Amino acid sequence: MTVTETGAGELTTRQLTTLYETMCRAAALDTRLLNGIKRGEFATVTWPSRGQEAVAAALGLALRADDRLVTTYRGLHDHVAKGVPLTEIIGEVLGRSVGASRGKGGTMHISAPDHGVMMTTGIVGSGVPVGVGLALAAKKQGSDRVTVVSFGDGATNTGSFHEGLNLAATWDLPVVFLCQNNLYAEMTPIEQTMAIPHVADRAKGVGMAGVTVDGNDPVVTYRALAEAVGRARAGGGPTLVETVTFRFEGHYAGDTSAYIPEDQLATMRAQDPMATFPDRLLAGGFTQGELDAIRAAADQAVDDAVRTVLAAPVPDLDEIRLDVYADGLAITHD
Ligand SMILES: Cc1ncc(C[n+]2csc(CCOP(=O)(O)OP(=O)(O)O)c2C)c(N)n1
Ligand SMILES: [Mg+2]
Repeated sequence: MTVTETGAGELTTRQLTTLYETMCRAAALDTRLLNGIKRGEFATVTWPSRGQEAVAAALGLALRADDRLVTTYRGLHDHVAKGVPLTEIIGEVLGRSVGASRGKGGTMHISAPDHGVMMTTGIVGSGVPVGVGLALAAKKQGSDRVTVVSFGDGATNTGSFHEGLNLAATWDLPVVFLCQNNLYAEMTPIEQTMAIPHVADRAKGVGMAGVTVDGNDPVVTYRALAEAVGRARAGGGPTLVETVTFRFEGHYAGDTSAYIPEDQLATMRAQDPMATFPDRLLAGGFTQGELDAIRAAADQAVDDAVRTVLAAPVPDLDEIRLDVYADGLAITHD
């Protein structure tokens, strides 16, 4: 897949460290949840993103705390990057009262508005029009916050994607469409569902800027996202950013990925950002000790959060009646 370098300028040591810290937390979260499921420590369902860490880390660095995010069932990395505390994420995955939605949403439906995560959806493509609505609200309110909608390559074959992009371009909305192209939709490779080489080319049809970047490179991805977010914030309208990446685990925890050819797996393993980015940091002056410490801290934070969550109660039965209707809630327009 051909990729385009965008933007310029060196990242600071602090920015590079933040990228790697987020990547390590995201990878540790996937691994810990998969291991826990495999050994029967807990029962739940996840859609792992192992391999896609660079995209989420870049996203986190490009966004402000008050920016909005809409993501999918494969969005745990995005939640981490947006700053949702690990206990709130894992609490939701394991259905405990400490979850972001007090354990009632599950992996597919995490929302954490305090951190800008407005919706996580299991309906492929459905986040796009919701993100367009959030961006329209920001524009009408005169706010400079930006909305990012994160989705997969398969989602770009849905009607909602095309309808949403068309409206966003027509109304010049402050939104960034982030396609995490992991080359598969469930078990189907992208070549069997799309006749054009780049998802980003779909932007041209609605008069929107579109760019394809190497989603396994957090620096290149950050630059592309920072440029798109900056354009949206300055009133320059929406962008479709396609990040080409890969997922090394199955579509869902338990899927053995037997449909992924060995040679493709080997090619993509050589580009695994959790291997290539540390090498690049070492070449750039980081020490092995520093990188090991970042990784160990991430593993520890995830382990601690799992322990906290497992010690927390499941939601009280009365919770089932709460948050169903807006009774008692003040509806405001801030
Ligand atoms: C509207 C709709 N159609 C079909 C499905 C079943 N489904 C769940 S995930 C998925 C694949 C989506 O692939 P992609 O958008 O590339 O995201 P990825 O899972 O690779 O992150 C499909 C078809 C669904 N959830 N919603
Ligand atoms: Mg996909």
